[in-house]
Formats: sequence, structure tokens, C-alpha cells
Amino acid sequence: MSTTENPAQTNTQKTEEQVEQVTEQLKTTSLTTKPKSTLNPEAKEFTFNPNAVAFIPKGFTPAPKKETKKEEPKKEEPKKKVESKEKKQLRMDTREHLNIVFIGHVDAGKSTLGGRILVDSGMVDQRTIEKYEREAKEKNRESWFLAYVLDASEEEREKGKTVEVARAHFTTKTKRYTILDAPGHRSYVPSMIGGASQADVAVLVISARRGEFETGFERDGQTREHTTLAKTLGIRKLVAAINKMDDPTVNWSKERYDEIIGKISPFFKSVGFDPKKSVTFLPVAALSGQNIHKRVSESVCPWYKSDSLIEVLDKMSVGKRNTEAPLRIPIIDKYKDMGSTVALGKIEQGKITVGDKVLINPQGKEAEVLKIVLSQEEEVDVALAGDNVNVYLKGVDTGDFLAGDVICDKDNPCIPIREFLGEFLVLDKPIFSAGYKPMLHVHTQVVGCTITRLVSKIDKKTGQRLPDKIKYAKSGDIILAKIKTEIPICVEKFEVLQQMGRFTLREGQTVAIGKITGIKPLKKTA
Ligand SMILES: Nc1nc2c(ncn2[C@@H]2O[C@H](COP(=O)(O)OP(=O)(O)OP(=O)(O)O)[C@@H](O)[C@H]2O)c(=O)[nH]1
Ligand SMILES: [Mg+2]
Repeated sequence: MSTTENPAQTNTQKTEEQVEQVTEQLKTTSLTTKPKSTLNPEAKEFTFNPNAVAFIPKGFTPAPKKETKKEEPKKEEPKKKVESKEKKQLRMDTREHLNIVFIGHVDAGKSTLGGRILVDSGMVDQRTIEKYEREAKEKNRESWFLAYVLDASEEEREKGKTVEVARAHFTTKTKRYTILDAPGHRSYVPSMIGGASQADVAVLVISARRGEFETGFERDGQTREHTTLAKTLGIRKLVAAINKMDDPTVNWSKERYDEIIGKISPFFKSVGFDPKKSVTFLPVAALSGQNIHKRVSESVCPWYKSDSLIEVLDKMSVGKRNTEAPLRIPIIDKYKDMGSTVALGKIEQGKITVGDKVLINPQGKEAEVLKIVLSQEEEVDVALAGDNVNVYLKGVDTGDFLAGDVICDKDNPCIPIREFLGEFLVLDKPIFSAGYKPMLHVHTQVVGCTITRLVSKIDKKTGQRLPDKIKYAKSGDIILAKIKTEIPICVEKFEVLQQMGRFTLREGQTVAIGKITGIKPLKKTA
């Protein structure tokens, strides 16, 4: 697979001046003056673990192959005296990294918004944009050309619908971003779950076009389902981007904007996103690029006087990440690069340094970290919780582990299990009893499971267990149950690490959402 150099991702070394220098460049000239390239839309897909097919990050550009560029010797600053314990000046990128997932009902404009951000960040060159315009016209989908930046497959372009989560990167002066563009169609919810499980922030795209908001917000529309899932998957902050404000049926109407916010706010509250504290609302027009990077002009929208989308994201803080706790990287994907075994994932906890000895569980395979490449194609020596990383590993082959496994601290590993106790809300299942076999989604893992025992119902008001024994459960119940997985997996209790302790049960649609309250180490069950 070919790789492309990304103009916005010049080599940032860790010194303050260099970071500043590079960010300054990004801000001013580099995006427009350097040679640009595409997001590698022709890229062939990797071979993945069939268990994790929902998580295939289409559009993913693998780590750079810097054949010609020899790795620079890691020099210390000439005059700086290095502490005896400090081996070398470690390379890091100090800008905060945010994973943003774009969610929302089909055709709300998620891919168009993603494409617009990338184009306006200078990540796509003019020739490629023109190519997309021509292709979209040939398919009678003229307005879809921006979506083609992220919708790379023929099927997606033909139907005008995202099928698999696409992944892309851009940077601003203060932050590094990974965009995860989820599909809106209900058939692809498992893929959306895969994207959202890696995200810190969700941008919920809502079409303001007359009729489209209403359809998306219906009971079985994906506006509701995606928002509920985002909350379950650990997303704490939501940006509600009211899109298509330029549509003739909307025409930047404040009344329409207020109507949508008025209708959707009680729903946000009901799923746990406080509209005042955890949601930022803003009007946008992704297709014409208004209020995305630059604020919408007063002549177009005189009543909106606040931040643009990128300004909102740049100011957003997702709270302190736990970089001191034991390392946990749920693996999204694996591949070979120039003979090396590479695992891709997001560091959910801890930090990883070149030279570390790590363990891949539940496989119990030891490996050494040879090289770390951030998803922005920048090689570093250390990466921290929140970073998306490509970890080059020595001592293991791609056949030795699966997507869904976890790279963890060798001395403080995550424990393989096949049984756990989960507390969950039944969303959409008329009735079931012990023996029910849905699919379990937890972090990047997708695996068949059996509910082996219904332990008790939980009182919705007090959160306490109810004393009566139960034989079955139905939609609306919150229950505690024992769940057994088909193969060993690694998870954490919710109270230990939320991102690895939330789960969904699915059977075509989302049946239940919940948290892991107890785990039974595999050794004891064997
Ligand atoms: N008028 C107008 N149309 C828009 C805007 N944003 C997106 N659209 C149109 O909405 C249609 C759907 O856009 P997509 O970006 O493919 O929507 P999506 O949310 O990614 O859809 P799925 O991937 O199928 O869930 C396209 O025709 C876009 O041109 C906008 O700001 N204004
Ligand atoms: Mg799309």
C-alpha cells in the first residue's frame, strides 16, 4: 500500500521552540505553500481480524515508510547536561490530541463536514478536489464531492452513504485531531460503535432541512440511537452541529434553529448530556463551509455571534488523562510495514516509550516496542493516553494477536476473562432469559456471548439491587447479569477504566447498553 506525505505533518521534535515553530508554520504558510497530496483514497484495505470487521478503519493511511530518510541520531542539546537517568531527549508532540467522531442520522452531512474540514485545513490538494467534483458529477451526485474525501469506496460513492468508519487527521495551532466519520445508516451501527468507542468528543450532525431533522429525530432515527450510544461509550462532550443552515428551506432561520434545539435538548438531558454543561450547539453549513473554520459572516447569519466549529473544538478540554496508570491500548488493527509487525490503537491509559517491554493479552505474547508513530505520521519516542499510535513491535507476528486484544503493561497487565458481571439497560428487546446470545461490543472487541444468569433487577430510582429473583428481562429494565464470552477477552471494571468497562449488546440493533461491574479472571474459571 502506498503512503502519502501529509503536508501538515512535518516532523515536530519535542523542544518547545520546535513545537512552536512548526505550529506557527502550520498556522501561516505550510498548509498552502507545501506540495499537497491526497488522503490516499485508492488505498487497498488491510486484512483484518474477521471478528472485528466492524472496526476496519477505511481511509486509514498507514505509518510512513521513510526509506530514504535515515532516522536522525537522537542528539542531546549540545550544551544541555543530561541527567544520568535520562538517556536522551525524548521526542513528543505536546499538542493535545482529540479523537472526534462524527455521528448522526443518514445524510445529515457528516462526511461533507469531514471533507470540508480537511479541504479547508489544506489536507487535500486542488487537483484531487477537482477529480472528486468530476466523479460526483458523473454519478449525478454533484453535491457529494466533499463527502468523497472520506467516502473512498466505490460502493460508498455510488450510494452516497458511508459504510465504514473513515479516519483522517488534521492539526491546528493548539491541537492534533483525528476525525472518525461514522456511517449514519442503521445497518452500519456496529461500525459506528467502533468509531465512537475510540472518540473523546462527538460531533452530532443534525440536518436542519425541513423534513430531515424530523425523520432523523423519530424514535427509530439514528440521531437518538447514535447519541445514546455515544454516551454509553464514554463520550462526555457533545457538539451539536445544526447543519444545512444554507438550505433554501432553512435560510439561516433563527426560528428553525431554536425549534430544533428546543426539541432536542430534553432528549439530550434524558440520555445524560446536560444541554447546558456538556453540549455546545452551533449552526453550520458544511457544504459551503460556513461557521466551520471561519465564523459565519454577519450578513449571512446576524443572530449567531459565537465560535466557529473549529474554535469550539480548539477550546474544548476533555479533562486530564491518566498517563500514570498501567498501559492499556485496545488494538484496532494490525499490519506489516517493511517486515515489522505494527499494531494500531488508542492509548486509553498510561504511556508507551520506545524500548518498553509490553504484553499483548489475552494472548499472553510479550513484545518490545521498536518504534512509535502517531496517527499524524509523526515518529515519537513517547506517546501518552489519548494518542492514537502505530506501535512497531519486535518479538510478535501479526498472526500472534487479534484486533480487540490489548497491549498492556507487562508488570501490571489486564487480566484475561471469559465471564463478567454487567449492569445494563435493556433498550430494545421485548423479552429474554438466561441463555440469550447477543453480540458483545466492548472497546475494540466484538465477540459472541451468552447471558448465563440474570442476577437481579436494579431499582431505577435508587440504583440498588432488588431482592426478588428474576427469570426474564424486557425493554426498559435495568438488570445485573452474568455474561460469558465465546473467547477470552480483556476488559476492565467500569470503575477502573470507563473506556474498557462499557459495553453494548447487539442483535441487528442495539439491545442493551451497560457497564462491567465485576470480572472473573480466566484462571479461576478454567
Ligand atoms: N444544502 C446543504 N447540503 C448539505 C450540507 N452538508 C451536506 N449536505 C448534503 O447532504 C447530502 C448527504 O451528505 P453526506 O455528507 O454524505 O451525509 P452523511 O451524514 O455522511 O451520510 P451517511 O454517511 O450516509 O450517514 C449530500 O448531498 C450533501 O451535499 C450543507 O451544509 N448544506
Ligand atoms: Mg457519510
